[in-house]
Amino acid sequence: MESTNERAYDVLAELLSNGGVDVAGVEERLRSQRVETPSWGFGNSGTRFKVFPQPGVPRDPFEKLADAAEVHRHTGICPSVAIHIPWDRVDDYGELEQYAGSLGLRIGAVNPNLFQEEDYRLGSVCNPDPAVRRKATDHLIECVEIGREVGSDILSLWFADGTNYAGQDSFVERRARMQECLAEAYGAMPESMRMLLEYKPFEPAFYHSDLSDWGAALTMCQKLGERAEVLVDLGHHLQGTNIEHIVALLLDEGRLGGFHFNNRKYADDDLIVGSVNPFELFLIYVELAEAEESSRIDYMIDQAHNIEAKIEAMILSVTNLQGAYAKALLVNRTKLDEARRSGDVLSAHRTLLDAYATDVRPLCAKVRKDIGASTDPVSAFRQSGYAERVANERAEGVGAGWG
Ligand code: RM4
Ligand code: MN
Ligand code: MN
Repeated sequence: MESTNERAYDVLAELLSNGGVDVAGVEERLRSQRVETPSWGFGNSGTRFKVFPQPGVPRDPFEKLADAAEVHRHTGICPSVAIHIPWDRVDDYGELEQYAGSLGLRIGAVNPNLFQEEDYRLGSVCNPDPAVRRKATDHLIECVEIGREVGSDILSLWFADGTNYAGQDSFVERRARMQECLAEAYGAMPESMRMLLEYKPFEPAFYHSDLSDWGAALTMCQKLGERAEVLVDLGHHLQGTNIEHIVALLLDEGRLGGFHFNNRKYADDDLIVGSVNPFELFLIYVELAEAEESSRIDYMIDQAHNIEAKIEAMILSVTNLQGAYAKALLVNRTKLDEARRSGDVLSAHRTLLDAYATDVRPLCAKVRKDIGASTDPVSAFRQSGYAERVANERAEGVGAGWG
């Protein structure tokens, strides 16, 4: 099997080199790709109809980190883990950080939770009641402090704020309230920290969301300051939205801060990355591959697995991201530029299709092998016996979940 892979790699590398691709350069960039996994993606999650608990699900934030370490072990590119507060609240954050370190991980983005308390019925930072806004702002500042303690430099914000009926509240006043609260949280951040603002058009609010789209998020960031940037969650768009165009616009404005990768067919489905629309993912990476060297972008996964095995689903998402990035790096930019300039519509389009149609699996397997990860990560994880082991070890107690 190993030698088949190596032969496939040799053939591919030769074909690519003959086509003018700097294979060593592509491999170098693939080796430096980084993807952050979400702690909450390892816990039990489901829909509002049913959560199907899985055996071996982590019972606390430490066990979530242990699972994330497996994803990193087999993929080699996932050294950081995002946390969600209060889901990942612990008495001693130093201990959590140290434990992460002992697993070869670090804590990534800190995500406050402003959507699961009674007080937030009418919103958090946009709530008409100043006392609720105070509480929400205090939580944001608490998360800045947690970020300091765990050595994180990202405060990643998503707000469920919005209204359910026309006339319910003033759009403009709500926006001003949000700005005031966020400005205070921004002011509390150390110089090294960035604030990422995530937009979403609907759910849980069904008439309007206060940060509904990239324009609402971008203009808020511009008011706050340079260290406020937009986060694009792939599931947070209306059907038909051209996400790669949004990515290009935000890159051009220097305000693309990060991603929450997942895939969806209908709404905010939070499915495995690349499972529904791999071409869209590739097109997003085509934009990123061109610009990313000049800007800091944080690539994170945001998934909630309902019926699929969680660690495997996370590993598959990561390998799908590697594949999409690899294909984007194969786009012949010279040919593309020429076709664009001469108005050759089909050549331009086919240049993308050529890269997309390349089977990059042998290349990705080789890169993973080079960095000491697994050539076939999902199979290697299955063979490792980790899932069976933790199912036994964690038989007692309650699996972590939302809330
Ligand atoms: C939201 C959003 C946030 C995530 C929560 C759990 O829809 O995507 O990023 O933290 O879900
Ligand atoms: Mn998200
Ligand atoms: Mn979401």
